[in-house]
Amino acid sequence: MQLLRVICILVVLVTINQTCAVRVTTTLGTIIGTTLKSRLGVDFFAFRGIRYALAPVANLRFRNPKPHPAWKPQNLDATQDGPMCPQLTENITDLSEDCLRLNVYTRDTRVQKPVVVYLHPGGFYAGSAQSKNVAGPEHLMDRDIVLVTLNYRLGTLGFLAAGNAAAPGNAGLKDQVEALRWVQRYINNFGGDPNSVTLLGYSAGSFSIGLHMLSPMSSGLFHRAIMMSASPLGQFDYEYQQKKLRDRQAKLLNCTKLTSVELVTCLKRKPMMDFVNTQKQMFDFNYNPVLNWMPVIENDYRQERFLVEHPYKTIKEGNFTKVPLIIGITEHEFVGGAYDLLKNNTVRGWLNENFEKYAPIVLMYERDTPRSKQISTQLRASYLGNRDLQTTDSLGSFGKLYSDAVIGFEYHRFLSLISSVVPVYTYLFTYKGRFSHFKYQNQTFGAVHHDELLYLLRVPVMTPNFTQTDDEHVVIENLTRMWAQFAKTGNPNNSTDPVLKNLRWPLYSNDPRKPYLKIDKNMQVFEGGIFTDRFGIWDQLFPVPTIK
Ligand SMILES: *[C@@H]1O[C@H](CO)[C@@H](O)[C@H](O)[C@H]1NC(C)=O
Ligand SMILES: *[C@@H]1O[C@H](CO)[C@@H](O)[C@H](O)[C@H]1NC(C)=O
Ligand SMILES: *[C@@H]1O[C@H](CO)[C@@H](O)[C@H](O)[C@H]1NC(C)=O
Ligand SMILES: *[C@@H]1O[C@H](CO)[C@@H](O)[C@H](O)[C@H]1NC(C)=O
Ligand SMILES: *[C@@H]1O[C@H](CO)[C@@H](O)[C@H](O)[C@H]1NC(C)=O
Ligand SMILES: *[C@@H]1O[C@H](CO)[C@@H](O)[C@H](O)[C@H]1NC(C)=O
Ligand SMILES: *[C@@H]1O[C@H](CO)[C@@H](O)[C@H](O)[C@H]1NC(C)=O
Ligand SMILES: *[C@@H]1O[C@H](CO)[C@@H](O)[C@H](O)[C@H]1NC(C)=O
Ligand SMILES: CC(=O)N[C@H]1CO[C@H](CO)[C@@H](O)[C@@H]1O
Repeated sequence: MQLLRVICILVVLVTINQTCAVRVTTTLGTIIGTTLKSRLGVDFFAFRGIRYALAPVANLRFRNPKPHPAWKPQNLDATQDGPMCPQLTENITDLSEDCLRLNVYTRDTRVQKPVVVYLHPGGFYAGSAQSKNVAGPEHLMDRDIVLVTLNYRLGTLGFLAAGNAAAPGNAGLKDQVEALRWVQRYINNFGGDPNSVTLLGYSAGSFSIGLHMLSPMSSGLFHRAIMMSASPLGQFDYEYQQKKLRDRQAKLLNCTKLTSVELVTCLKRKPMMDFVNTQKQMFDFNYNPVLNWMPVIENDYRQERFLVEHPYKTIKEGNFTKVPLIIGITEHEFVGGAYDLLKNNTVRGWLNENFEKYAPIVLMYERDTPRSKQISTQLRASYLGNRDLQTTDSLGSFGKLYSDAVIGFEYHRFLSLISSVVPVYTYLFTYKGRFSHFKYQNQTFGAVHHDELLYLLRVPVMTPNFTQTDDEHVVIENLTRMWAQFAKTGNPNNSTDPVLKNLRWPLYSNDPRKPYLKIDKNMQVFEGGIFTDRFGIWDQLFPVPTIK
C-alpha cells in the first residue's frame, strides 16, 4: 500500500490560514497535494495539474498522446490547477499546450472507493477541468468517491483530421483514453478502485462517452457511464477526414498550396495563439455548426486508432463496451443559442430568406442535396408552422428545433438503440434555479444546457457557494447522491439513503411505458418517454442508417 502523510508544514508561518501539504507515492514518484473542504465541510485531498501525457508540441502536435514518464526522484507539486488547453478565453496567460493534466480528489487513500471521471463540455473546442472556475470538486466531494477531472486537446490542435499519419484525427479523444489508462495504473494509490470507474460527461464530454463505448482503445477502462446532454449518434454523418476544416485552418494560417503532409508540417510550426486567434473564423458563421470539429473514423496509418468503423455499424453489430448507463437532457437545452441566432438580424434574415441553405448548417444535416431540401421543408413545417422567424415570438418554436437538432435527437437515438442492450436510467432535468446559462429579459428561462453542472460542480464564475438553506441545496443533494450511488452500484436508487429513500427510478425500456425521472426540486417518475412527438419527426427523417 502507498504511503500517505499529512503534514501541516511551515507554510503556516507565512500564510495566516493553516495549509496542509499531503503526499501520495506512486511508481511515478511522489505527488504533493493540498487539503480542501467539501461544500458541507468534509476535508478531502486535492492533487491538481498532474501531467498524464507529454506536452503535445513540436513533432507530437496532432498525434496520439504519449504517456508522461516518471518524475522521481523529484516530488511533483500538484497543489494548483494546471493550464487550460488552447482556446478563446479572456485570460490567455492561463493557456498552454502543456495542458494534458488531470486532477484527483479523494477523502482518504485507505479504502478503495468508486472512481468518477469527469469529461468536460465545450463542443470539442472549449472548456477545461480547472477547479478555480468551472470544475470545482466541492459538491461531489460530499460523497465518498474519488473524483478525477481532466483536460483534453481542443479545436484544431485536438481534432485536426488531415487524412494522413501526421494528423490522423481524434487526438482529443485519445487524450481522454490516456488519462483513463493513467487512472487504471495509479488511482489505487489515491484510494480509488480501478475496477469501478464511472465516466461522467457533459455535452462534448457525453458525446465522448458514447464513443468510448464503441472504441477498441477504451475497452476495459470503465464500468459505468453517465451521459448528460449529448451522444455520438444523430442526424450528422461521420467522415474519415475533415478536409473542409483542414483547408480552412490552412488558409487562415497561410499554409496553402501544399500537399496534405506539407500542410500539417506547416501548421506544426505555427504558434499556439495562431489557432486560438482564428478559432472564431473556423466556424461557418456565428459559432455554427455547434459541432464543428468532429471525431472521425480513422484510416489505418499504423497509429493506434480510436474509431475503426462507423459508430452506427458498431452499435448495430453489438461489438462494444456494454455498461450500465444514466442518460438524460435538460428541458430547454439550446434555447439560449437559438436566441443568439434569432436576435441577430443578419442571421435571422438568412434563415427567413433561405432556410434551405442555412438550416442544414445550424441544424447539422447534409447540405445542398434534394434530400436536404426535403428535410428542411419538413422541419420548417413541423416546428415553425412555416412562419417567418421573429426575435421573440419564435423563441419557443425555434428554441425547440435548435435544441433537438444539437442535443435532443442524439439523446433519443442513443437511448433507443442502447436500451435493449444495457441497463439504462433516463432523466429530464427541469429545475429552474436562480442561476442559469441563459437569461431572457433578465429572468432565468428554465433548465438549459450546462445548468445541472452548477449543482454537480462548484462553478464560482457563475454562482456563489450554495449553503444548506439555499433553494439549490435539495437539488445538489439529490443529484450528487444519485450519481454517486450509481457510480457505486450501477443503480441510482437506495431506499436506505436518508435523502433518496423515496426515489423509485425504474430502468428504461422501449416497451410502451418508457419511464423517465423528472429531476426538479421534487423528483417524479413519468411515463411515455421524453418529447416523443418531437423526436418522432427526426426518427422519420433520419432512419437508422445501414452501413456495410
Ligand atoms: C490568469 O491566469 C494566470 C495563470 O494561471 C493567473 O495567475 C492569473 O491570476 C489569471 N488572471 C485572471 C485575471 O484570472
Ligand atoms: C497570412 O498572410 C497575410 C498576408 O501576407 C498576413 O497579413 C497574415 O498576418 C498572415 N497570417 C498569419 C496567421 O500568419
Ligand atoms: C470487435 O472489435 C474488435 C476490436 O475492434 C475486433 O478485434 C473483433 O473482431 C470485433 N468482433 C466482432 C464480433 O466484430
Ligand atoms: C450577426 O451575424 C453576422 C453574420 O455572421 C455577423 O457578421 C455579425 O457580427 C453578427 N452581429 C452580432 C451583433 O453579433
Ligand atoms: C436587467 O438587469 C440589469 C441589472 O440588474 C439592469 O441594469 C437592466 O436594466 C435590466 N434590463 C431589463 C431589460 O430589465
Ligand atoms: C466558497 O468555497 C470555496 C471552496 O471551498 C472557498 O475557497 C471560498 O472561500 C468560499 N467563498 C465564500 C464566499 O465563502
Ligand atoms: C445506501 O445508503 C446508505 C446511507 O447513505 C449507505 O449506508 C448504504 O451503503 C447504501 N447502499 C448501497 C447499496 O450502496
Ligand atoms: C430529493 O428528492 C426527494 C424525492 O423526490 C424529495 O422528496 C426530496 O425533497 C428531495 N430533496 C431532498 C434533499 O431530499
Ligand atoms: C436499491 C433500490 O432501492 N433499488 C430500487 C430502485 O427503484 C427501482 C424501481 O422502483 C426498484 O426496482 C429497485 O429495487
